[in-house]
Amino acid sequence: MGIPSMRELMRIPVFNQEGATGWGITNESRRVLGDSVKFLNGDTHHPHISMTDGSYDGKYLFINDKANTRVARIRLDIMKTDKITTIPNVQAIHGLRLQKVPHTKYVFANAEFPIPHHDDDIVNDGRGMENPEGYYTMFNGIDAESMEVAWQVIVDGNLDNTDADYTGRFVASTCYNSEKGMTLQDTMRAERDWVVVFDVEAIEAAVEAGEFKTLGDSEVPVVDGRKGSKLTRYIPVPKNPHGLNTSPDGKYFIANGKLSPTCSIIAIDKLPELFDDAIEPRDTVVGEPELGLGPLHTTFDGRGNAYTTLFIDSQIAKWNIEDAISAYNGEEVNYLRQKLDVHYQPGHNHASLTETKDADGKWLVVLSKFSKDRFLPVGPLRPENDQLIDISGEEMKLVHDGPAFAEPHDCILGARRPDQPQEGLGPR
Ligand code: RUQ
Ligand code: CA
Repeated sequence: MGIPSMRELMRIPVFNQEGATGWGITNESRRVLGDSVKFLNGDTHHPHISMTDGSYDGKYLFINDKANTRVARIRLDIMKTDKITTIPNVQAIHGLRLQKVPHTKYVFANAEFPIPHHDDDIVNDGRGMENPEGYYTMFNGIDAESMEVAWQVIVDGNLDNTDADYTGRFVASTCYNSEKGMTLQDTMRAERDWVVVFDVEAIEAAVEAGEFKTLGDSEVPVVDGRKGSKLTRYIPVPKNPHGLNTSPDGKYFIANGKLSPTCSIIAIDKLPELFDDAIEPRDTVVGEPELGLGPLHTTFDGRGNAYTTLFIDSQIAKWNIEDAISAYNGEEVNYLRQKLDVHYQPGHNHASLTETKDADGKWLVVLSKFSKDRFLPVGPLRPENDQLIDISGEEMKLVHDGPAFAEPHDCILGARRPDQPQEGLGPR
């Protein structure tokens, strides 16, 4: 889509069959789909553009398929899917982000659901189902060039969303099911769940040193990152965190509360000390601003402000990160800058270039999961609503409503010519 026109320019079929271009029907596209051609659908959530030195390099876009546990790559020079990989030993690839620095060597992908492992080896073959204690899930590192799975890391709890830092060493994921509950209620019992931080260098060293096993038919090295492992640290945060977003200055991981009205600000420069066991996990949390009901995802303007979707309140909360940290330290300062109504029930939001060090604070797109009164009635299924917000000034301004077919989950805003100096978006 074009920004700010919000016009659709092209559709790129990935996991589904598409009659218009023959995707999934022609021999060429069936070769790309490979073994997974047997699936006729997908459930895409998270598109992300490859990076070099923390800036989009415009080479690839990667996207997950939660329904059938796959990751796909789209070549951005021709806007076509060129590789699809099924991730073994796990179920439901959800959170997906890319290594930012020094370049996108890895695609990081969370498998959401703990699944049964019989004798800690056989995966999900029907045995061991009566013992949820034996279930686990894994964090996956995929080689961005070969699209082979490089390694998998067993974790405690489950994995929801994820993001990487600007040193290349750390990746953080939210866990909402530290309870390992097998019903919805059971996943909401604990007051706190956690953010798990992965040390990518330590994982690579463990694989190199042969400290891994393999599962079933798969040859992918599997390392153990459960509590007590040197590969991970677990940071307690309030109830059922969801989105995980790295600030473009590289300083913070922000975990979005979902069932808590807060976001937790984790200082990335404290993580080396945490891995050295010099400080406690909660010592890395430097702020926990109260924002409103149902914080899901946060995006940034590169001027120190964060923009968080509030699913229940149907608002975007704009807040200042350093002020939220001062308030957490006991100073009387109002970190909230503005709340803007959106229409309605926003999930993801995304500001221009926000996942890179070039965040330019120009545009914000918010993906609203309901539209109700915004468009003509069209039967029981209403369009959803991609809204465009101008964030270039002090005040957020809603400038466009865009009806969209179900379910546009997430988006990413890049420059049209990322190979040229980044001047943000717009015609050049
Ligand atoms: S995460 S539910 Cu994008 Cu809010 Cu998939
Ligand atoms: Ca929970």
